[in-house]
Amino acid sequence: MKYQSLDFIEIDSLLSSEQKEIRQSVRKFVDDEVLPKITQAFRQEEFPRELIKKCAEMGLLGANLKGYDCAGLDTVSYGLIMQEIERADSGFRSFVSVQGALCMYPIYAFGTEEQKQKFLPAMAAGDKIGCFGLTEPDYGSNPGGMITTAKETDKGYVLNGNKMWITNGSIADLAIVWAKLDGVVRGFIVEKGTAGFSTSLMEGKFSLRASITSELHFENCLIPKENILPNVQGLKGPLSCLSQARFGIAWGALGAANACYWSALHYVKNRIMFDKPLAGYQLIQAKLAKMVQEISKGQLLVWHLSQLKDQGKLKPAQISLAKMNNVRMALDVAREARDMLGANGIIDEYPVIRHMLNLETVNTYEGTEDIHRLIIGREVTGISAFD
Ligand code: TGC
Ligand code: FAD
Repeated sequence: MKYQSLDFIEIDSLLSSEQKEIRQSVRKFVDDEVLPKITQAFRQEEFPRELIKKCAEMGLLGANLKGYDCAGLDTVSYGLIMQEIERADSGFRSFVSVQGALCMYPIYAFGTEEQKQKFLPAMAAGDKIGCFGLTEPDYGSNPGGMITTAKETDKGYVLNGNKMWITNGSIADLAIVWAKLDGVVRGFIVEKGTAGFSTSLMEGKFSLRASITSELHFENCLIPKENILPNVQGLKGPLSCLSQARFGIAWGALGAANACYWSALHYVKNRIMFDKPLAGYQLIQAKLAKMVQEISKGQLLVWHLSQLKDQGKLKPAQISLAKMNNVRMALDVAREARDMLGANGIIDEYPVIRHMLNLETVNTYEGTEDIHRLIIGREVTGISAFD
């Protein structure tokens, strides 16, 4: 049966016809081109690079940025793109998020006009791929402690240090790297092939296997002076990018949850146990009702916050709430769906186990669930638990 996203509370009535058309075209792309490839990609721990060009042609890279050959879409349209893409796979959505929210956005928001002209059209076209280097081996939830440094010299900036867990790292043409210059966090554009810059692939993940994850190494890596992002200083640089990406994840997680709900719903309608479909048992219906309840609340949350974002009123702690809620919700839906499919819940003939495993990463990256709890706690109490 043709996939449809849950619309129990008629959330579609809040969407414009243009937004629905965008959703439909990405849904078709996912059905026709992403889903047929994703199971193998996940099995083989490979990112399906051949899909990059099609993503670019459809305007999915940096879709909410204006100018520089980007699509300039409103926030709900952007969110619907993330939702449809993550219906296929969180790792595939990661690629799109990192490219747009974590790499194109900092150049767009903090770069010079020359940097924007040089990189953004090429990145929107999928000709240049980016990665975002914030996390270090010893600094994950607390990036402010980072020990990667930049030193200014006559010839440019010299970078030293290591970044870990970097999505797209080994396939990237450029890395947005956050390092301390005179003790202050600054952003730098490091291009592939720069002497002293190398990457190594991180293998053996049991989650997000269709996404490339790498370490970045900088050893006396000299980059030109014009490769610093001049218009931001301090941790608010990378955290502003995280705000963009976390918001996309809050929408994206709805796609993974929808895929699991859809799969479980159809499975229990067709699976006969004790002489009637599983769907006829109260315990199974209670599980479906819980999924419908939680997905519907998640849909309302991101739709409302999208209105605030378009009005320029959205606060970081509100984004934390949406990321935390929707990813936890999707993980719970995936685990419940996995159970409802019985043994079939652990085999990749169905998408559920892949989503469930992926969502473990999504719950950790871009701020763990507990870090978002603490951000919300700080907002409501005025007291920081981080200090
Ligand atoms: P804190 O005092 O909170 O903030 C420092 C400065 O930044 C400002 N700020 C923000 N600005 C914009 N957006 C946000 N979300 C912001 N949050 C804070 C803040 O106003 C302040 O500005 P100023 O002008 O006063 O200097 O800093 P803190 O050191 O107390 O940080 C606290 C904490 C824990 C919240 C922060 O470090 C944090 O969010 N940690 C989590 C780390 C994290 O999320 N890492 C993600 C790495 S990237 C990734 O996972 C990519 S996955 C990609 C994929 O595959 O999709
Ligand atoms: P830690 O910070 O060591 O946390 C471990 C546990 O301790 C967590 O449960 C956490 O909630 C808890 N904890 C931490 N601090 C506190 C506290 N103060 N109070 C209570 N509990 C606390 N990073 C990038 O920069 N770029 C990327 O592209 C990127 N891609 C990623 C892709 C994948 C597949 C993964 C898994 C990670 C990626 N990351 C990336 C890194 C990710 O952002 C970090 O893993 C995440 O921020 C958590 O850091 P950590 O793993 O060091 O965990």
